[in-house]
Amino acid sequence: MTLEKKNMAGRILLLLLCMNVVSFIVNAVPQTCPADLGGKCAEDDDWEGEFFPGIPKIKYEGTSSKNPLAYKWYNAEEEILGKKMKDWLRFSVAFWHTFRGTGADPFGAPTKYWPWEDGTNSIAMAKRRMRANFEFINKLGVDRWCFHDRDIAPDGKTLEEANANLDEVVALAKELQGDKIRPLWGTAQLFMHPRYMHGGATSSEVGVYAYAAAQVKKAMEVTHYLGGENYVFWGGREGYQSLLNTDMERELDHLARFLEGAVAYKKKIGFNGTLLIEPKPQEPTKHQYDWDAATTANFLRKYGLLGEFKLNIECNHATLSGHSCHHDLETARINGLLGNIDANTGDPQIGWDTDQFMTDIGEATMVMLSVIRNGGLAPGGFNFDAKLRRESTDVEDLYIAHISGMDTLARGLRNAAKLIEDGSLAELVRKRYSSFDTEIGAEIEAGKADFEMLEKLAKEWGEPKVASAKQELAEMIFQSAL
Ligand code: XUL
Ligand code: CO
Repeated sequence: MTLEKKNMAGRILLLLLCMNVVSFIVNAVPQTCPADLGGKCAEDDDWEGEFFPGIPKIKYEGTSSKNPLAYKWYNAEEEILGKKMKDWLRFSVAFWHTFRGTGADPFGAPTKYWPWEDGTNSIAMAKRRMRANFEFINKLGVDRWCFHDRDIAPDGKTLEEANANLDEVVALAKELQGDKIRPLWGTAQLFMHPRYMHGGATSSEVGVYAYAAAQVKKAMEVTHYLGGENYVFWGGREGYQSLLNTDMERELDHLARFLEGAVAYKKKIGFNGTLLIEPKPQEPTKHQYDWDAATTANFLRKYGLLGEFKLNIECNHATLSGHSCHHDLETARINGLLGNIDANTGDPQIGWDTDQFMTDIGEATMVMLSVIRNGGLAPGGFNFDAKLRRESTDVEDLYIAHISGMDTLARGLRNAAKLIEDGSLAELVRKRYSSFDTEIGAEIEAGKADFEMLEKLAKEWGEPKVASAKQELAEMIFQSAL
């Protein structure tokens, strides 16, 4: 080796040493529970340190604040239309997106490597993640969370093993919940495991139907044990890929029997939470039986299940079915079925369920108009069934996304209240139908006007005058509240 080469090698060695020292200094004070350092935190699920050091408890700072880690519009204790904001909004964190979302998509590998993750799906990891969940929820200042059985605990080789795993993690969750925090809802994951490839309740295999029932039974038990306020059925694989190999009538009958079984079991264990069905038109199946609010209402009506279920409307599901979120909320509401909202939004240029945090103030205002007309959502609420973009990879992005989603809905609530207090939109609608606020209108609405009578009137009145719909004026009034 020449002297020059030796010098170069020395310089590289020095540089590497310096880099090591820097990385030692950075790592010497663990920033969080660093699973990959092989320290106490990685081995011991009782580690009591902070997962989110440097993130304060998120506070309301008002609209002039530029702090990304503060609420600008959501002021939990402030009263709007006679109710505290926190009681209108009843926010919830979705465990699966926040703590199991990896950023993977059909074309790319995971992008998120949260420091507390050790790359396993062990019980110890599940417990560490659960501790991170409650620190997150507490710092955000919300009182609710939602989960699938298999998000929070590892599956097992047998049902008994899976149930035992779930019990162990749920016992810790119960302890960490304290007096205030409760599940907004729990659910069973009946779509990930290969056994559910033909569906759960609508599988062509009787053994799968039984397995799905057993899984729902257990998930209902743990939701009840944790003080959950609702229980959700999302039929991710309850549908078909081709009608040529499907007995749709038989599958729908099976689904109804399955839901009847859930109602009976809920009563047996004294679970008073609301059972919710979450419509979605497709993805992963070509056609899902709970297509949208109207289809689901009809299904419940046909099988005599109307009094037992409400709907969990997810905004991005509504748009996938060709409706606006406002449309599906109103359809649920006027059928007495609006129970909960999975608060997210889609992308107008992407055709699938992108599960983004809602940021459109107009959409949020329409959502809140429905919620106010519904008298609120309790015992339901707003579950953030929403995830970070694949490219958002900082831990603080988890907070920023939730803060932004909460502020958007809080802003929607303030705007909707403004519109209601102002009254001109309601007056425009009232005026539009005022021809029915007459004696004959009342008779029609009471079902007392037969066609002969109406024909006589039509002849007597002649060509009717037809008023303007005033759509642009309605839009102008709406916009002025945003
Ligand atoms: C999937 C979806 C689910 C349900 C619960 O699109 O929304 O996460 O909310 O299974
Ligand atoms: Co959802």
